[in-house]
This record gives sequence, structure tokens and C-alpha cells, in this order.
Amino acid sequence: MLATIDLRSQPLGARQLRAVLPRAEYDVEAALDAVRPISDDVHDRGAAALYDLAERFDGVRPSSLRVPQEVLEAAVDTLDPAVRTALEVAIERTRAVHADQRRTDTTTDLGGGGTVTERWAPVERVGLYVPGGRAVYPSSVVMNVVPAQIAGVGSLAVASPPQKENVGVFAGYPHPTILAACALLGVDEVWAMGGAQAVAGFAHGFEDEASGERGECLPVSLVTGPGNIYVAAAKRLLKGIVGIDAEAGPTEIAVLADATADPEHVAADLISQAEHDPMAGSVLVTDSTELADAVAGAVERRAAATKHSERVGEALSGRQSAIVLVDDLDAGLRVVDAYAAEHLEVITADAPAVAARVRSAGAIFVGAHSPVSLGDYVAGSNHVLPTGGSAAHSSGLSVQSFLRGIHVVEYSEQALAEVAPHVLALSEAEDLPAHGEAVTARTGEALR
Ligand code: HSO
Ligand code: ZN
Repeated sequence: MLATIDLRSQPLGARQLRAVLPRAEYDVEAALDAVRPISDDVHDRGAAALYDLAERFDGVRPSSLRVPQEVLEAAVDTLDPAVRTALEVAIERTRAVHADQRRTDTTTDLGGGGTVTERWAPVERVGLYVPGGRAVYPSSVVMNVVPAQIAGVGSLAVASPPQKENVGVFAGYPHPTILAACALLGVDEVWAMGGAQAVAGFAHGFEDEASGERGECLPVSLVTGPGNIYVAAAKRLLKGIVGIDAEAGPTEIAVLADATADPEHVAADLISQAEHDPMAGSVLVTDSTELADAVAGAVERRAAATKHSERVGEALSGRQSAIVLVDDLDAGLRVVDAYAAEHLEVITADAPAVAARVRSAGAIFVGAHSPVSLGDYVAGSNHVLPTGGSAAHSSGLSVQSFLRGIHVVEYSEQALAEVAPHVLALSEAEDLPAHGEAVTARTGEALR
């Protein structure tokens, strides 16, 4: 099922590695054509468009776009107690980790009364998108809402697609587990809208009469959250009008393992992320042919037996998944750095030392007892991570994603006078004399 890429005795550089390593083809550009008219429709017709699009794409017309408070409360009341406890543990541990990410303002004293402060200010209003198609991810509500709340975002709205299977009070609204997660987190602004239209709704804002006095959705400054290719395309299209976290692609796991790894663990972990999507990528990088063979066997057996065996099989046999054989762990590290996986597991002898040498990954899971699915739910880390190799330049969602650093510049007369000749020299070098004149207007002609 898993193809083998044998890189032994081939000292490839980062550029060549990129060409041979497996990766999903994910053409967001192609989805833009489908998304543009949707976005325009939401811009032009607001709530009326959102109702029509819900009917068209989600197969149900909500009775109001805003989820009523009593429906959010009913979702908590009817939540399975074990799921409720698990969500509470997830919230608590995710809060603990993210609370430590909070930045403090820094002031640099440049002497003579000149200071520059970096002041961290939360984004004022954020729209969090939570998918509800193939899978329903209340855990993603936690991963988006917790860092936003800890950053101090004042206004937080969640959108998730209306579910046509919902019955009773939940009819026409997002999945009850999503609603319950929102309520447990204290989020009371939840909208029944999905896909590209949800991103457009957040970007442009709208007014929904059927939702009464709670029916105004103000435009947001930032949209975050995972989603399918249309959500990614909408983010690309509307970037500029709104900020975005990232264009999430299909999920990926890479495992860097040596002969000490348990092949059953490795196989289970490769399958765990393949379960998300037929486009998901699962990659084992190893210097042990014994481990490679054992993992291949265990993957066959486990993939056949698992609930979502069809999409797991598709993901594992796709071009985006493989077993990569390398000469040694040094070569393995070069491979995983070039790949820049969303999730990287290091299951080797002295895994912490090996993991410390990794330079590119969205998140690193160290040792035999830190599977990715732990991080998906309750490790405390965030599971919204850079996909498609973007871990080479980007980070996962964190408190920082919801903050802006504002430079506050304050110079005294003396401090300005001290650097004035340098402003003048540079303004002359750039042929922008009015820049210099803004300084001499204060310090006097004497400096000329
Ligand atoms: N592995 C996914 C997140 C997730 N897993 C949600 C289960 N639920 C992307 O990091
Ligand atoms: Zn997952």
C-alpha cells in the first residue's frame, strides 16, 4: 500500500529532496473560480445569500443564521458526559499551555530619552471557522478559541455549517457537539454558515433579520480555522479584506524512526492521520529496512481493519504517502527538514536529542509515548498547524496569531537632536528631502 522511496547512497540536497519527497497536489487556485461568485453573492446580498447557499451546499435552510442561546445550552445539556469531561480536560490543558505563550510588552531605552516599545494588542474581532463536513471537530473549536481568548480578543464569533441530519431544537444548526464546545468555552456568538460563504460572511459582515436583535454579524479583522479547499480558496480571495491564519491543506504526518521503534505504534500513527482525508499524507522516514518491512505489514493489516479503511487506503496509497529509506539518522533529519511536516514524530533511541536537531516541522512529537493524536486532543499544544511544507516559514496557531505588535516610538528633544544628522543623511541618500525637513523643522537649520 505504501510506496517505498529508497534514498540510500544518494546524498541529495534540499532542492532535490523537495522534488522526490511525496506531497499531495492541492490546487487552491483552481477552487478560486468556484469561490468568487459565492463571495460576491454574500457581499451583495448578505444574509439572503447565506440562506440560499446553506440550502445549496449544506442541504438545509436554517431558521436563523445566529444560533439561539437556548440551543447552545441544550447542546451542553445533551452532551455525552464522557465527551464533556474530555472537552473540559482539553480546554484546561490547552489553556495552561497557551497562557504561558502570552507576550509582555518590551521597552528599549536608546539613551537620551529615546524609547521604542513593542506593545502587544489583541486583534479586536475574530471569526473562527469550524468545519462540519466529513468529520465534526469539536477539538478544533478548543484549538481556535483558547488562544484567541488568552490573547484577549474582545469579540469572537464561530461559524460552522448547518447539518441537515440535525433534529429537534438543533434542526438547521451546526453539529450539537460543536455547539456544546462553543458553550463550554463561553462563546455565545455562533453562526450557521459553512464553507467559502462563512469566510465571506465574516469578511463582509451582514444583518440577519430572522435572528432578531442578535442578528448583526460585524465584519471581523481576522479569520482562523481549518477547512476544505473552498475554505482555503476563500481565505486566499479575501486576504487583504481580512487577515487569515493560514490556508490549511490536507493533514500530514511524518515519522522519523529507527530500529528501536515499535512498528505497531508507527503503523497506528500513520493510519491515524490518514483517517482524516483521502489526500492526507503519511510518511515514514527510517534507516532500518527491518522496521520499514514491519511497518508496511502492520499498516496493511491495521488499515484493512479500521473503520474508515476506504479513505485510509486511498491516503496511504496516494502519491503523498511513502516509506522513505535513508542511510542513517543524519540523512533522515535532512529529509524531514526538507519535507517540513505538519506533524513530525521522532521515535528513535535518544529521541529528545534527535528531536532537538529538527529545524522544520509544525509540531514535533518526541519519543514512544507522544503520538500525534494526543496532540490532536489533549496534549495542551495546538492542532492547527502549517501544512504542505509551510512549516518551513510558518507556525501553528498560538496566542501570537491573535496579537499585533505595535511599535510605540517616543523621543525627547535631545534624543531627536542626537540622531537628526543621520535622518538627514539617509533622507538625502534616498532623495526624500521632505523627510529630513520634518526633522530640521524641529531641531533647527543649524544641522544643515
Ligand atoms: N490532525 C488534525 C486535527 C484533528 N485531529 C482534529 C482530530 N481532530 C490536524 O492537525
Ligand atoms: Zn487528527
